[in-house]
Amino acid sequence: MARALAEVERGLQFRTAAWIDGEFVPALDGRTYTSENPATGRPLAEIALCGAADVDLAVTAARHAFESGVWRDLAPAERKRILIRFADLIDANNDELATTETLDAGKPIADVRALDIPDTAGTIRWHAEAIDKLYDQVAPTGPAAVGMVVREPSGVIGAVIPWNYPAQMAAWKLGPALATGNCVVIKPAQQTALSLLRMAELAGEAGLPPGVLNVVPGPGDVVGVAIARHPDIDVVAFTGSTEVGRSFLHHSADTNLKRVVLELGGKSPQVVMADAPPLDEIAPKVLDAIFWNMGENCSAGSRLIVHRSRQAELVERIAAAAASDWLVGDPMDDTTRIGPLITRSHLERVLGYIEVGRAEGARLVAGGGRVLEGSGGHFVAPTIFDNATNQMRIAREEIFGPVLTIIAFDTEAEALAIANDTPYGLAASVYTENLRVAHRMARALRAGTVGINTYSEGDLSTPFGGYKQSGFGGHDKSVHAHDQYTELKTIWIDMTETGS
Ligand code: TAP
Repeated sequence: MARALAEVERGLQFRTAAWIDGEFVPALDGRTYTSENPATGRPLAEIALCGAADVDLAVTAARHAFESGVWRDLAPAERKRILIRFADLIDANNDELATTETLDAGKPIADVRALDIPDTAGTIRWHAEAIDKLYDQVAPTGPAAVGMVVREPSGVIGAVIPWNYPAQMAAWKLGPALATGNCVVIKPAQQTALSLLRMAELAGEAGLPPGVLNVVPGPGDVVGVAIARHPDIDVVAFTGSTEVGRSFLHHSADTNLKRVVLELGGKSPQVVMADAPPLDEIAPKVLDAIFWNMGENCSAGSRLIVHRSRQAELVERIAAAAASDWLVGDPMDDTTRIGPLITRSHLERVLGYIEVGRAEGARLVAGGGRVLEGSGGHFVAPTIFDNATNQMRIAREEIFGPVLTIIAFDTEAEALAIANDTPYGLAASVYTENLRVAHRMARALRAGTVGINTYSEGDLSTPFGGYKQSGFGGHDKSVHAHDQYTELKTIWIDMTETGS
């Protein structure tokens, strides 16, 4: 397998221009930027550095495609056929897309091949499959009128996405937005534009008409802002930090009141009750929740809130497993579970939080620093702090790296209070063998997704979104994701006959 992927890597030809109106085009002013491989710190590709004028061009193409009806007026079954072909092409190009994603984002190749790329295709396919099975409504009016309640595509969707799951985050937006008949202008994170640019080409090959999907790479404070403020974009869907998400609401208010949907950060609790299942069962799940994807995960279970009676044994187990099971290494190596962090500056941010944890007096029980420095990559050892309090910065702020903070509790009420004492509310998990406690906690936790005896984001059939400052205005995944890309229209037909 390693040899086969090395061959794929040698043959890679990155798509580096913007994808607008069905073709690759350079930035209007011809500028480019260099993206780097986070595992080596070396340059990987020269990518079009787009600006506001490129966004204008993309929005014009999307608007034209939308108004022409070339996509929205297709029968849902026909849109389905094209999108399923798109999904099939993603699957067929798994090795190429996975290798690209790993080189670009530093994600472990085994995870990307087995999960990220299949889930990307699966997301497009799921929404495509749904779209010719959803009915509109007829209101209970009585014979004097027919009241139809229909959903129509919103128009031109702007999307701005982060670097941690580049292909998957794109699919979470594109799946429901395209299936419901919209046209899209999407900005990938600068660090990770390559997989989406290739996917756009595959969408064209699948038969998506020109202008229906447009990809505009470039900096957030230029291209992202231009999308956020564009008067001809109807909805903007953003995934990223709470701080930047907040600015989208200001931009909308200041311009055309476009609908804003935000999927934001988190500081998600994992609560281990006194009557939790055996610790050898739950320890691997606890570590998956925080170390998966280097902890660069919005729903990472970054606070472990554990009953004092189970604390010592659980800490001992996970500290040992962090070192033995979570191998840090070259992400192109099949056995690697933790690759590099995305950039040098993000590495420094995460290392800064590790220093903060030490200074705040939490007890370091695993990791605690940079590793594999000679590679030039941005590697951090999986790190665990015990004996923290929920007031410490390492318990309150999103670190977005492989750093777990452990807080002990004595009563269920205390556990719940600590878990909910955060400005975020994206995910939570509870470990208990008591059904009543499980139900009670699941209801009382202020989070968009609660896993019981597991860490989970559900599957494509379940909505994903945040309470409090983890989200705003909608959800990704499931048929609920269709709502944010469609308008609800009432058509009222008078059935009374006059003069007969
Ligand atoms: P951000 O810095 O917020 O960046 C996300 C996207 O916004 C990037 O494409 C970025 O562009 C763009 N952007 C940056 N500044 C902008 C501005 N002033 N105006 C408009 N767009 C701007 O987040 P990140 O560091 O990439 O990603 C990590 C964050 O995303 C974490 O907080 C994480 O929790 C969150 N996240 C949430 C979810 C869900 S589903 N809730 C999923 C994944 C990640 P450039 O970076 O290219 O400049």
